[in-house]
Amino acid sequence: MPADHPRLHGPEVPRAGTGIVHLGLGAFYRAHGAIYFAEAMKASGGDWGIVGVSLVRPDQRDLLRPQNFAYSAVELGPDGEMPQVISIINDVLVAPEDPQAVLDAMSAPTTRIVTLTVTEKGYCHEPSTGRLNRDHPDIRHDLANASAPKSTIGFLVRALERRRGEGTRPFTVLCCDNLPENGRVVRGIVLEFAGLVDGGLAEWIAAEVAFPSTMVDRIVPATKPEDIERLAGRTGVLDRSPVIHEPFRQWVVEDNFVDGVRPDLGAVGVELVADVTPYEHMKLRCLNGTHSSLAYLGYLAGHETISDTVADPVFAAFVRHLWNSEIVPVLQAPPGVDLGAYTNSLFERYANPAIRHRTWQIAMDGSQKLPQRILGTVLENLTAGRVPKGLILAIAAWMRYVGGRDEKGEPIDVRDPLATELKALSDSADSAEKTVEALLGVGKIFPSELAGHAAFREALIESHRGLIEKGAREMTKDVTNA
Ligand code: CS2
Repeated sequence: MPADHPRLHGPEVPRAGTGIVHLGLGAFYRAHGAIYFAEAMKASGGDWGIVGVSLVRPDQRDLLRPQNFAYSAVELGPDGEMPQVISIINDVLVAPEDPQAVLDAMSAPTTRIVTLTVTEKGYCHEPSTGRLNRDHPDIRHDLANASAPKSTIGFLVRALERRRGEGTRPFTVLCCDNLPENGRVVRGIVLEFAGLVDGGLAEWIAAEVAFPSTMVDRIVPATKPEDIERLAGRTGVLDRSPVIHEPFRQWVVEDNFVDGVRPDLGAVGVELVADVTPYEHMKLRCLNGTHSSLAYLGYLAGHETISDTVADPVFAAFVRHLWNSEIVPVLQAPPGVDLGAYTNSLFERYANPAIRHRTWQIAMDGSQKLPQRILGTVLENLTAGRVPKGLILAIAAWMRYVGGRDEKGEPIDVRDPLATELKALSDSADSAEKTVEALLGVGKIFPSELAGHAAFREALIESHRGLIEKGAREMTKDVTNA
């Protein structure tokens, strides 16, 4: 066993004071936002150290604490591995163990930004409408328990309530999740919850709190035990919780912060713009939309990772077809962006064989991802009089996937907040027609304009039947050969 790395423990790395509380301390944030903030402090100073909060499990805190919350971020590019040590995290709190400590950190006057990566399902909203799900057990709990929230929304509102009571300026809420117009959506959910607590509080939040929208991008596969071993072997030191990422990164942020207070993000390549919406749509539809499509179809076809999937010529042609014929034609390019060049660079990123991003990982939480990644594009094609067969095949593949059996009849470990409901609906149907009918009826996912669209429904049934009869790879081939 290699020795622990002194820099991962060492007091020699001077720590900045805390200016940011981050909810949902996963690998993505540690490989993206945290690195930008560390670089911004290096470039221009400021007390922008981070207190991370795990909302569910203590694992990250337990792994990071012995290394004084420092960790390696390992870039996997064409020139090999490039690790660097990131030491911007000052502490990690585990919300279920001590929710009061989390509220204390969020209420501290020195905390000026609360960043969020709690994944799509962490907002306790309805993906098809963007509204708060008032029946969510955590929301019900948080409405009744002011001092011990469980949900992200509960923590945000209760901490803002406390700041208002104490006469402290509010923090900026900076959402870094893959939701369209993520700041606006989170603002709406927070205001709805706050309105149920106290109308005056909701008004204060509406007037005083900033919720800038952001587009975040970097491919960060889950760290695997072999990554930890390889890094330890290479450096001779043991990091128990490194993060692995591709070289590419992008962050587009709406420049709207409470009192204009923020780190010098412009100095480190963050694009500060007035309207993030076109960037968000581009990224969610071109990247995440094809990621999910490749994930369901690739998984069913027996491919383990995205790079394996696009190494198969059938899927390489398919993903280019999705971009060129189904996604880009209904997309408005952000100012100065060439969508052809953008999608070519996405292909290169997917093909990077060093990034072992599992189709199974991306397939998680499909019920929360499909609307903003795929369904909007489908609807816009239908409105323009085209039936986008490739994306419809991807939706059919998701329907097959949530049924829980792969093409060899083996069980699929489906992870999704609606997994039980989706499986029950699938099990109750004994034909492609009935499966499609049952799953299209889930209004939390499919808006009625789509569910009731005859040509869409027909194409979906045909694709689903084809998946059962011919399999994912053959059906994928048919889309590009048509
Ligand atoms: C992926 C994203 O897991 C997923 O659903 O599509 O995490 C993707 O890798 C990132 O959004 C890239 O920026």
